Amino acid sequence: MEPTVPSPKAKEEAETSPVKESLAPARGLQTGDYLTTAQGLRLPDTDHSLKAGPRGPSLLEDFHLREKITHFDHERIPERVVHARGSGAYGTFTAYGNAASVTKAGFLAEKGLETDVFVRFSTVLGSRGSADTVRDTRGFAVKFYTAEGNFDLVGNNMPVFFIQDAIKFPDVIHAAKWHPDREIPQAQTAHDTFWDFVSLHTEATHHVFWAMSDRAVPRSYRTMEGFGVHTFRLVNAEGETALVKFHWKPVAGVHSLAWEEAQITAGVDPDFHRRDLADSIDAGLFYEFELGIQVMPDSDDETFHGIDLLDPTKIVPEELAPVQPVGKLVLNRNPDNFHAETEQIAFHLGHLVPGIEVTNDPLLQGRLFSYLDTQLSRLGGPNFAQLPINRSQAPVNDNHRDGLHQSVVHRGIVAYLPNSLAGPEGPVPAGPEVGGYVNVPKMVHGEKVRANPVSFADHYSQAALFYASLSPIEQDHMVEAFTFELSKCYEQAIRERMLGVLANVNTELTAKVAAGLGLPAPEGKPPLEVTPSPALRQITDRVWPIAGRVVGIIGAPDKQAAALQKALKAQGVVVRVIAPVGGPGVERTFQTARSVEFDAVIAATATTDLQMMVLLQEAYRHAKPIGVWGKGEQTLANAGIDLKAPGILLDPDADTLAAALGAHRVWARVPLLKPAAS
Ligand code: HDE
Repeated sequence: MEPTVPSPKAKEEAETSPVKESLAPARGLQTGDYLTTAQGLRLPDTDHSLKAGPRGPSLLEDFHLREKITHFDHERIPERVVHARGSGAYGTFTAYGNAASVTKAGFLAEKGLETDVFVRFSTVLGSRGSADTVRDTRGFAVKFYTAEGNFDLVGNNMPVFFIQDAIKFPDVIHAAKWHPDREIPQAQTAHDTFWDFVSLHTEATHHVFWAMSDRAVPRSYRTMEGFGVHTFRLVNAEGETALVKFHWKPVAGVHSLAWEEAQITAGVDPDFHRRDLADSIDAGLFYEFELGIQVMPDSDDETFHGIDLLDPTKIVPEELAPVQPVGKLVLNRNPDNFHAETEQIAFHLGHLVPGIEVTNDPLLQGRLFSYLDTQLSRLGGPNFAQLPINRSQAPVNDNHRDGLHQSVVHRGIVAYLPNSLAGPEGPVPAGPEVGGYVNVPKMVHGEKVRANPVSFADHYSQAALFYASLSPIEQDHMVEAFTFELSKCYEQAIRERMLGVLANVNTELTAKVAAGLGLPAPEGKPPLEVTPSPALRQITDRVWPIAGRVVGIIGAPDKQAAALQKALKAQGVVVRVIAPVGGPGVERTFQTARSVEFDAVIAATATTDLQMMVLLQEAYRHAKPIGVWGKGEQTLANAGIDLKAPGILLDPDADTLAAALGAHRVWARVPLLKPAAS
């Protein structure tokens, strides 16, 4: 799938969309030429309160002072209890049409149909003001404004979850968020309560493995996959059903930060992912994803190749059920106002359209309750669907009335069914022939119990599958992540217990982590046979699109730099000149540049500046391509970098750099970066 290259035309087109039109009245609310109160009264002065003389006390009668301060006092709404930090964008989803065989949902089934969307990416654990690049799962929530009503696909960048039953959600989140006494740590997993919980609650193991993998530190929201996690039931026009898992496949490929790089970035630029999203869209370098589905038969046991499809701690390997692309998402417009759009958007798994149904996955069932409930306190009442960002593009006639922040002036006396008084304007129930949402009849039976199906008891086999599927470099990263995080636990008993869990997944991994912690490796019972799923591997020989990547030149804004800038711009790459001091054409100085901003660096001048030495050494350690132009050779020698090391590009041109960026990192250098002891 070819990525969209920077296109002003596409940007212009994105500026007009039905959702944008529908938000227009709300965007136009602040229009007049003069400053006014909320009541429209023109104001001559907003800098001084009304006082009894210039040195006197303020007067209670100053309605402008009171209104201004009171409104300010109430500007904040409660942040999301999870996924508090996020950023979003509008886009367009275009259906390929092939999904018609499994679903009647128009936005998926109708070839070429374009549907407006809003996507909100997020971290899970940190507060609104925390950093983007911390080790965490990422949210990937998509609202499709379809002609049949809003459909929300509220997914994550990892395909499994820590718990199998919604009733455990408060437990896992209380364990994973900050300690309640100090509100430390922000947005990180390295703390005792988390490891205490997951070492006791072993159904979390598979997700813990994903959280310790490179997926937990994405390079950009552009370079991560998205997963619906649960199995959904799709229904086609003939009423036939299939069990389906949703996937978002990034056109740019799946790429991550190095762990040290992620940590530095959290301080240098806490908005790293948020900025990348907004800047990329501004530059016309749109994020692109394909929506894919894995289709499994809707069998009585809801199991596929022995995998229980109702268990959200399990994946279906792509080798068993290929991900079939059914449409493309392009994010092409930034919101105008963070609060009104990104903060007030309300996702809910119960926002469904005909052709898409839920299954009995007990995690999914509980989410159906939670998302509606949470909006009541977050958005202050039951009318949040009327907020411009949440409005349906399909006509709404719901018989709901009143409530806080009601902004519809309902007319007439009838808000009930059945009635004989509403006349032709009143809503009537819609059967399936006119798009009414009718569930596929499914037999439900069973005893009232608090229990899991037996198959849910397997907590280790797929964690083992995931580890075995990774490339050796990714496996090493996982060993380092476990060692790093567990060594931050104060309680030795928790570390030991967690090693006991790892021992039931993979002996070699356990031995390495135990060695790093200076503890004996316990014996466990890892699965005897594991069939890897190569599709889970990030590092392959593939060369990926490079739009959105950034190259730094330590040198001057000279002709060579300008030529490279021009050549790489055509591929969507930004080239920034780093010079000792500012000036025309200089975007970073030796003082302001940090390695984490660049995917590749070129040393083009001779310097011994210590900050540049650190920048180059970090770029080297993080396995980034490093180019050398002219006297830059001396600079690399000063930084102690061997010119013959892998990924040191002598006199590179745009093509050489593009190829190196397309591989994401210089993987051949990684073995040289290990500490001498190992
Ligand atoms: Fe969420 N989750 N969640 N979650 N979740 C929320 O809804 C919840 C789960 C996910 O950008 C909350 O509006 C429960 C799985 C995303 O606005 C809340 C359970 C997955 C977002 C909530 C889960 C997710 C949320 C907080 C266990 C991946 C951000 C504010 C049963 C498939 C959406 C809000 C956005 C947000 C509850 C588990 C993804 C409290 C009870 C599994 C991407 O309702």
